[in-house]
Parts: sequence; structure tokens; C-alpha cells
Amino acid sequence: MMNSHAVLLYFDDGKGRAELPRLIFIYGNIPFEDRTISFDEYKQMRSSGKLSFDQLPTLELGDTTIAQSCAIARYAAQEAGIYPLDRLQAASSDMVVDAWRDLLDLLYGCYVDRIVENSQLIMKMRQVSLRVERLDEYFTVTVPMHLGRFEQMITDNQGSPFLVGSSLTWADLAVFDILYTLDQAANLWRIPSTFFYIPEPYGPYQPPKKLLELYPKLEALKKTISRTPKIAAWLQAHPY
Ligand SMILES: N[C@@H](CCC(=O)N[C@@H](CS)C(=O)NCC(=O)O)C(=O)O
Repeated sequence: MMNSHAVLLYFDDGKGRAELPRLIFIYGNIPFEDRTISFDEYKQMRSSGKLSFDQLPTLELGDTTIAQSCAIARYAAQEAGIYPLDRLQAASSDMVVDAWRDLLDLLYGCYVDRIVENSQLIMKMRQVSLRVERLDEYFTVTVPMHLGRFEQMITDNQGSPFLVGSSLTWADLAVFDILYTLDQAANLWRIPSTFFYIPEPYGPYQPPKKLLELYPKLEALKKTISRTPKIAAWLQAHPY
């Protein structure tokens, strides 16, 4: 079991890439500090060299700092006992979580370009018209392609309602997280203070409705996880 006090650092504007580790810690009853920081604090930390990969999320465990969302989530899943012990199942679950990261990368990629400036990797907001063009492709091509594959994994999983093996793993929480994010982000296209905001005359952006209805097994998985008491309590306190 984890000996050091775990501190998860992320921006103060939403769930983003920190939500999967949070869901895993919560599901596994693993205590952690959920520390949100402002962009100014982030810049200070970055210039003082405190962030191993110059980005968030970051997990501090005593003197050790872990960056990269998948690495943090995998560590949390092992602590929580929801990382498969069987190597093949572990690889299948890694595959799903890597796809989760691809989906987040591509969603954020609709909004920002990554460039190197003054020897640092930074994000630059795209023009709004380009954001909308990319969001359209994201929701009509990328998302259905990934959701179809997740749905097929459950279909092929010998009657199990989960993606890998017969009990819930971190892969299921990853799929839950992306479904929740895609649902919730739709509301944020209307709110100027959020990263997802799409201003007039381009917005608010309207993604295809009822996306989930095409994937009944994913819809069922989303319901099961959102009704788990610990997760339900978390989502109620942190809707987005
Ligand atoms: N591959 C990394 C990507 C991390 C990342 O892009 N973090 C963003 C926030 S979502 C960040 O720190 N952005 C600040 C910046 O680059 O200026 C991961 O999965 O953790």
C-alpha cells in the first residue's frame, strides 16, 4: 500500500486529464489531496523546474514526482486493486487507457496547438473557426470510431459488462471518464470562463445528439459506474 501522502496537482478549471486518477483513487478508497492550482502558480512551478515534464497533472508522493496522466492513473489503479494481474488483461486495459488519452489529446487538439517557445513546450489557442471545424471532425469521425471499438470489446468479453475480464478495471473508469467529459463539455461551450467556450458567431457548438444511444453497452457501463455510491457522491459534489 501507498506510504506517502499523495498530492494530485492540476489546473483549477475542470476535470481534464486529472479526472481518471481521481476516479480511481475515489473508487479504491485511497486517500489523496486534490490540489488545484492557478495558471500563474503553474507558470511559477514550471520555471522553478518542479514539474518533471513541464505539464500537469503531476502526482507528488513524498520526494517522488510522477507526471503523465496514464502513468499516474496506472499507479493509482495498482494501489486501488483495479489493474489486472494477468499480463494479457493488463495489456488490454493499457490499450483502452491509451485510447482514452488519444481521445483527450484530440479533443484538446481542437482548441490548442502545441509549440516550443523559449525552449518550453507551450499551448497556443487556435482561431475559433478552426476549433469548430476540428470539433466537427472529432465528433463525427474520431469519437464514433473509438466508441465503436470500446463497445465491441465489451461485446466480445464473454458476457461480462466490462471491457476487460469479469470485474471492473481502470479501463472501465477511463471509458466512463471520456463519456462523461464528452457529455459535460457540451454545456461548457456556452460558458465564457471555460476552456471549451465557443463564442458567437461560431458557437455555442452543438455536437451530434444522442451519441451514446448507438452504444448500448457503453451506456449501461456509464449508468453502472455513475450509480456506484462513491462515484455518485463525487460527481454530485463535482459535476464539472
Ligand atoms: N501527455 C501529458 C499531457 C499533459 C498536458 O498536456 N497537460 C496540459 C494540461 S491538460 C498542460 O499542462 N498544459 C500547460 C501548458 O502546456 O502550458 C499527460 O497525459 O499528462
